[in-house]
Amino acid sequence: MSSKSALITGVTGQDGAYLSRLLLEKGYDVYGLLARRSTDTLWRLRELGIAEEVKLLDGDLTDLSSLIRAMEVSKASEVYNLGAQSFVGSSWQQPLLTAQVDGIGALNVLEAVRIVNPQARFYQASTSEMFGLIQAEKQDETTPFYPRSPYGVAKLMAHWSTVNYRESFNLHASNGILFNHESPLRGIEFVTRKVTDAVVRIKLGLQKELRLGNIDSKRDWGFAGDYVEAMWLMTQQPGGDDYVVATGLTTTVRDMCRIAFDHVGLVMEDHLIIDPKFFRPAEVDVLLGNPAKAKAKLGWCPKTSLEELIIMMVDADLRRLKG
Ligand code: NAP
Ligand code: F7E
Repeated sequence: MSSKSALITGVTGQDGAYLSRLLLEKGYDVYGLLARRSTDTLWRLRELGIAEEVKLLDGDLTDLSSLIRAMEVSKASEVYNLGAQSFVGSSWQQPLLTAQVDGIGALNVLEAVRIVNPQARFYQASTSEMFGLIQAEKQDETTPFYPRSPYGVAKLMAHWSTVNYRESFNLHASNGILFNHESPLRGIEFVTRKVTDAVVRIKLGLQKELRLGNIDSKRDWGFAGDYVEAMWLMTQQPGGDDYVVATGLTTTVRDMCRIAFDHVGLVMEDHLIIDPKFFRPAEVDVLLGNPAKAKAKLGWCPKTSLEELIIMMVDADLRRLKG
């Protein structure tokens, strides 16, 4: 019999899959909130071989009653709110949906925790996107926020709601301010996976070009498998708190892309086309995190370099497409 039970919203997403695997390895009963879709969303859990082990509960972040039910059924002592409309680019097309799911949705989860089990430990998937137009060269927990997208604005509401519930109701509630993290399970709409998938298709003769938007923007990219460990470490602390999780290195989209092309022996300039269609109404030009607090208090360190990460993703896409 497992001693602990965890509830994960966003269980079918990249981080939900890796976190489920980590918690299962630690002996947890893992419950996941499953938003009903017309398409199959379980491929990530299947790819990790854990689709049968995660207990799925129907629900949606915009439906408080489904979250209360999920808290009651799972008897969760740890709740990880990873569910979101997480694609920044879409948030200008669907600002209200993004606000409902990412902002109000997080508040709904906090309410379900407060109502059903205020002793449960709560993790909120905060984001470096809240730093937006950066107010310090290296961003840490004290850096003021300046979001640049409807996504960033909605996440800011969730972030401050988490702080507010910690201070108002004494909930064990933490914000993980995670910088970009990627993996072979990354959605195809995000730039790293768009690149690794396209590079493999070009190599295999399935496509000729790769169209990208702003390749001068810089991101602090890490591996999702490393970052879910930081989430768990936060819920194991004596009290809730906020932590930046990052590598402390930043790289342009252009240089990230070159790693992928180089790995398969192709010349990037022969295939890369800049397409203004992918420019954003407002851009986050550079992100660079300072994870010193996570290192000192959680003992957390990133283990995977950007080069290792991109090569891992290219190799996974090669296996998929050859298969
Ligand atoms: P992801 O792959 O896009 O996964 C998002 C998850 O949210 C999916 O399981 C999705 O379900 C679910 N979801 C969407 N709308 C929902 C709704 N209305 N009700 C319930 N579930 C809903 O995102 P990720 O990369 O794993 O990121 C996890 C979390 O961390 C997100 O909150 C994201 O905003 C945040 N974050 C991510 C990064 C990063 O670089 N990856 C960095 C900082 C913060 P379906 O599969 O059914 O669509
Ligand atoms: O864009 C540029 C784009 O969509 C990265 C989410 O997980 O991390 C992620 O948000 C950069 C941007 O990630 C294309 O303009 C150029 O400057 O991979 P992305 P993101 O917007 O940083 C944060 C921390 C989150 O919280 C989010 O949930 O790449 N870029 N050309 C492009 N981006 C995309 N997607 N597609 C392009 O063609």
